[in-house]
Amino acid sequence: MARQFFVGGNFKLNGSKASIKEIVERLNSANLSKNTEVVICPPAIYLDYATSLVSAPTVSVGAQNAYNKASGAFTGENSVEMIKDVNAKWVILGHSERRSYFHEDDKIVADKTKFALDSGLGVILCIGETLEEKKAGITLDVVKRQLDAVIAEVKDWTNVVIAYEPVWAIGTGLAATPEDAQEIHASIREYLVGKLGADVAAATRILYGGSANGSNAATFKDKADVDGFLVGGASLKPEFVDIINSRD
Ligand code: G2H
Repeated sequence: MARQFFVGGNFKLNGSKASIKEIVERLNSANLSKNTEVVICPPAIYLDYATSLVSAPTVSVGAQNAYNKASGAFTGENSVEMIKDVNAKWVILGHSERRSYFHEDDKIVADKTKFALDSGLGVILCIGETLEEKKAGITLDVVKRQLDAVIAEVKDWTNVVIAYEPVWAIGTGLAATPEDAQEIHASIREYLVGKLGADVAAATRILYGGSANGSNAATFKDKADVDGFLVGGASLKPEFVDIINSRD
């Protein structure tokens, strides 16, 4: 089964009403590939604004985080229902910045993933090793451990997109090579075969994230297990369109 190419834009803690309007209007007026599913993820405070601006049929909006409680005394959090209420469809969970700066461990990421999926959001599930883990030769052990936590809780992976983001490549300008990304992606898919079955493994999209940009995106074009990108810095720039169209 062909997997639809998927490009997410993770704006992180960047943007203003003016810049988000500019980005969305650029996407609305661009000649975007009809074969690419695009999800832009602005800061939560701009989700409602972004969804109100999007008119491009292949573009939807996602949050960068969501809590695993429906409501209550959880100061500062955003709920899945609130994200859905402003017409966002996706949420990024398990990003390495959440794992490191906000101490989200595998169990928290798994709980949040289950809660978001059960409530009807799609989840962009981020996994990936640090430089120290890469040097120690334990990349696959790390991503398997991160996946295992979610596999233990989530049985239906239909609305999960995995983003393999080696931490050493994030925001550094030092992207993984297409060959290295393909090797890890193929290993992840193979692992999913054993854990979730061949059909789920074949259907699940595995994105690459970490310094993807308008120049290097096309070099991943012939990599069978790279089903798109999760893009940070370059998603704020005009070159985001080139990444979206890089598979055509
Ligand atoms: C990895 C990526 C987006 P960047 O975090 O998730 O960011 O493309 O800036 O490396």
